[in-house]
Amino acid sequence: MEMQTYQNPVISGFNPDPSICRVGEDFYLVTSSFEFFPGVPIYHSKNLVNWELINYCLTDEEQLRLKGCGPSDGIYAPTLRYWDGVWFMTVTNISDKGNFIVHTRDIRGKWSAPGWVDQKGIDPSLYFERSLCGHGEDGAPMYEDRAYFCSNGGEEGPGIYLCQVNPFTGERLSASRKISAGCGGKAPEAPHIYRIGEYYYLMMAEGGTEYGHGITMQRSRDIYGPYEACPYNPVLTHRDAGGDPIQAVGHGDLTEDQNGNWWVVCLGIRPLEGSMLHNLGRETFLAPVVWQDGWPVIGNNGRIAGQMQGPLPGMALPADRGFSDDFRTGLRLQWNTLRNHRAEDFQAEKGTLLIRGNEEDLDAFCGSPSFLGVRQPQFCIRAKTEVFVPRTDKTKAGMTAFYNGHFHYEIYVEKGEGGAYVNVRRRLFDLEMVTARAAVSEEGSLELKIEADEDYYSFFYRTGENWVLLDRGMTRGLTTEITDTRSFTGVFIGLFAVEGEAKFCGFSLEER
Ligand code: 6LW
Repeated sequence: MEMQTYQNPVISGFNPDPSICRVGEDFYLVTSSFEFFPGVPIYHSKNLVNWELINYCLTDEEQLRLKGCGPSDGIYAPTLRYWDGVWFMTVTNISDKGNFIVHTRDIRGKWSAPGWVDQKGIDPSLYFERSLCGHGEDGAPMYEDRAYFCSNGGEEGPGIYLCQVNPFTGERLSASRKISAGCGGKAPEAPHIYRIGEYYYLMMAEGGTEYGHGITMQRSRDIYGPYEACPYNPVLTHRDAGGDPIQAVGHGDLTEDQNGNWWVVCLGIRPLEGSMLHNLGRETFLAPVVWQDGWPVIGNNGRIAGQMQGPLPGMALPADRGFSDDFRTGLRLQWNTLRNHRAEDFQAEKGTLLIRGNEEDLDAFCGSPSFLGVRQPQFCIRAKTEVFVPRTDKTKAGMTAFYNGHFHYEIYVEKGEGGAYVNVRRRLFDLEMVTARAAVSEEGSLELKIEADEDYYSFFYRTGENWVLLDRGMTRGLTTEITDTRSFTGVFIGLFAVEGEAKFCGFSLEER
């Protein structure tokens, strides 16, 4: 394939900890989902640049118990692998029993129940191997398949631990052994093992998932080690690239395409200009990899750029980051709810979406308010919907820019004393207030719009010809660094209802 230019991130908006797997000429990629439902989105691509959401690995409560989990708890980093006709995905639910594996023969269909793995730590990964184990009576070679499981926790302190498992049940088949302590950075995590040539390669992330993040590489001729470190670790980092518009790159996974070219997908962030704050979450980036003296050189000598070149396996198209749903044929795959919410509370048919609200509002920190959201994919977007004035008093029906229960902005309509109102409300830390309000007719519907850029979320409504800007809130209020010291997600643009029914007509989100 000839060299092509492509844009990073390849999957924009909150999509961290990517893991990639190729089967033939098809690439599949999964990312972390935390408290959002369904869990572990699966994307498909032919060219590594344009990715389509095709399914989720975790689609029911048995696979994904999130009740009462905190924001950024729940589902951490997944790994996707394919072996002998079966797909395997291993991941941690830190709010349930830890590490587990699910499998399926149809990546677009339903996945199995979890097989829990008795090994500590997070960021589990699988490595499969077929080896000669003897010869039959007729002299024919006999092979044995082995599945190895690694994660970053065990009895002997921080590092990477390995055992054998039954990948269908999760049963551990050997003792967990520490195989690496990392290469000196804090928080060795995100281990993936590959067999390339004569070596087992152990790729991991070190430095923590913030601005010190990076990828390191080790190799050994024995899967249990000892592993030697690449002489120029970290093989990818921006920790010394202050001012670069892409930061915190790390947590990657390698793949070889059908033409023998190598690639890494990893996470990175795009801070708001001139700041060390980011609102879009950790996103998925792609970089070409070449091998030099048996070690990988990632991207531009260990750096990633917004515009890169590589021998892509298919023709890349310009990214289409828009999204719309006319609610005519059920809900589109992109919508997520919070934790374990009743699916019956969201009904899309004949062009309207009905959301049944409960007593929890969006401030519920570990709760399940009636919220349906899509990831904000770019800084500058415009999202619109039409909402009907609720029939019942106290019911709120609206649209939100939502990070978590303690950090969000809302524009909603409610019927109260003396009429119906459209309100803008903010919740930032423990500050909550309605910051603007306008009276609207008690009958019929109105349109709501959120416009976002790197400075503000602006909230508009329209009952006739012209949009009215009701209020705005700073983008900086919904950034990972502001929300918490341990938060891993990004902003969603959502629709919601509180106490009673809310009816919406159409939703669209476009770049502007
Ligand atoms: C994930 C860890 C990390 O488990 O962040 O970027 C944690 N790295 O590897 C949550 O996504």
